Amino acid sequence: MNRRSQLRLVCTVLGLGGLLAVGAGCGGGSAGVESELVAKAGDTVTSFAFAPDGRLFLTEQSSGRVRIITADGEILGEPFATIDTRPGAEWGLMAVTIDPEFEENHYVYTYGTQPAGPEPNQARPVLMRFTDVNNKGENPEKLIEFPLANPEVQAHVGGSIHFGPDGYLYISIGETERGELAQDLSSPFGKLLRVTRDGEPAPDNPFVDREGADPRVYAYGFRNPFTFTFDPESGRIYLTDNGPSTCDELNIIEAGKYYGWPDSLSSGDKPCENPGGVEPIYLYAQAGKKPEEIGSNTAPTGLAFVSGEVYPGLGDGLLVCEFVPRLMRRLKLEGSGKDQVTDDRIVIRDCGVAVARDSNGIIYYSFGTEIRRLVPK
Ligand SMILES: [Ca+2]
Repeated sequence: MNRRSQLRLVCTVLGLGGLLAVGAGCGGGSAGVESELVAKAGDTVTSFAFAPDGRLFLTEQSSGRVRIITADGEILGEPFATIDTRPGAEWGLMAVTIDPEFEENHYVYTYGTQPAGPEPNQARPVLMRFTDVNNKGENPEKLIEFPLANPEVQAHVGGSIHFGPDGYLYISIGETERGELAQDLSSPFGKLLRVTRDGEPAPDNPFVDREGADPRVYAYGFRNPFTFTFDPESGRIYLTDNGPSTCDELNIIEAGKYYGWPDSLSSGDKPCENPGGVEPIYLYAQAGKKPEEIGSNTAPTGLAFVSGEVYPGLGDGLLVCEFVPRLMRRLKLEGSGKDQVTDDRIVIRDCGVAVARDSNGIIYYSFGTEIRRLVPK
């Protein structure tokens, strides 16, 4: 079946606090977009990054390949790089980003789990940097080799990598299902980190002067902060943190703040709360469920701001790709701090992991091996 004919543009009934009810045929108008297949990769696509010349770099989770789609929409057969990757349920090559001074230095960065021994459960997250030379990743450098991931479970390594408007590289990294590490400032796990383009701690990070603290830590108390993005207007960081089976969060990040995990664990019979920590601005939930209900989790894996000038049917907002229900939703943010979600609707029903926007504001997203984009109607 043609994927376009499968596309259903269904609005949702808003429920603040994540009380989302899917309203098939609810009559509130469509999102005003169509989904278009751009290219197919060879493996699950986990992230995107656009170079200033229009090329789209992407990562494949298990193969460890970094691929390029040219500005003309052709996916190159020869990978940009093939990284020695240790895949697993939530392991693999997870993220790629482009240096803000790419036109001068041609730097491309990746993040993912790599082998840390001969056994399949021996892995560590690694931040790498390549130099782009005619679509090839030359001069591979391991900028940061993180501690061993939890060998008991292939989970919660994150993550995303993006440069902020301040020119520093931010890395979201999970607690590898060792909740106590999220509050341990000496560990990089369960944190949002902030480093220079060479992988060194940003000199004005909040804990650089605290004895014993990892100076790369920018914010802490996260479980599985799989994705984040910067508001292109304010520069604020919007970051998801995925709960165990409840309480998937959208947070606004401030330097040095604690975000609640693992004390925010909900047993399913009480509201989602972060004792002593910053509360999220929104809680995601599956249709018809409260966010504190067991099984409500949607597992957000991608975030990108969308412009109403490009997509009038969507308006300005924050797009989220949800791994479990395979939905892309659009949150409308209001208030002086853009910290109130006043509308939440389904955009498309085939989002996999990643969502990103190009320099023209066009939204790209992944669905399994497919790279797709939203075409305004
Ligand atoms: Ca939290």
